[in-house]
Amino acid sequence: MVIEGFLTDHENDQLNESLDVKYAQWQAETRQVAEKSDHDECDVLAWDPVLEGHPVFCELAASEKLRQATAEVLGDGFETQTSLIMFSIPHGRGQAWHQDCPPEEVGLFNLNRLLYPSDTNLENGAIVVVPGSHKQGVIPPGGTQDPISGEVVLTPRAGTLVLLHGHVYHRVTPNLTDKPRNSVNFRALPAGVPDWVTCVAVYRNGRTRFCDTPSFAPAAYTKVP
Ligand SMILES: O=C(O)CCC(=O)C(=O)O
Repeated sequence: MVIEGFLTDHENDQLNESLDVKYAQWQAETRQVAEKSDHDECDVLAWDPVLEGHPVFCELAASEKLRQATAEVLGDGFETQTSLIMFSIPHGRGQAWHQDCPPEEVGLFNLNRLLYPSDTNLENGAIVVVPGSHKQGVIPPGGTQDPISGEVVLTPRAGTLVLLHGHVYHRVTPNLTDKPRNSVNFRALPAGVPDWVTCVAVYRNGRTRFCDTPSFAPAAYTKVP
């Protein structure tokens, strides 16, 4: 589901300013993306500002408009995770095809609540999804950015909210520009779904356990099995 104009210009500005500050800090530290294996070609730097108590992100995560939009999809009683900001680095490979969590248990899924504070496009990274694929089981093996039949290319404009089921096959195309491209994800969980559900992401040729990776903030998860 795509909701354009969800964020005000002021909210976009506040988020972009905070994201610029963070990225400049990383550049000063010459922060590099983590080594990747063949199956999860993702050139991203991740940040969890809600876990750090960053007021701009905490306020938005707790906003009534986000709660309402979420309740329309998940019903009342949903839970939230902290936050996941993905910076696709300049001239990086974006994010390989993946599902956010294993699809074998159909009821165990997260809902991505993806906010885009600045325009995305085919140059800095489109988000590509396969509608209906959350009912098609495990993503088939294949190339990390090769097209999948039925895929739809989205280029959300600044201020857009995209609600995306975590079992839907999705990827972010390479960032061909000199600037980072980002999304702000406040993941939610249907009532009763445990918070470790997103510990394992499913790629076309393998799985990655994020909860074993300190940079992906395992502190945010309380019940890793
Ligand atoms: O940055 C995006 O557009 C999508 C992010 C994504 O794939 C994810 O959070 O799983």
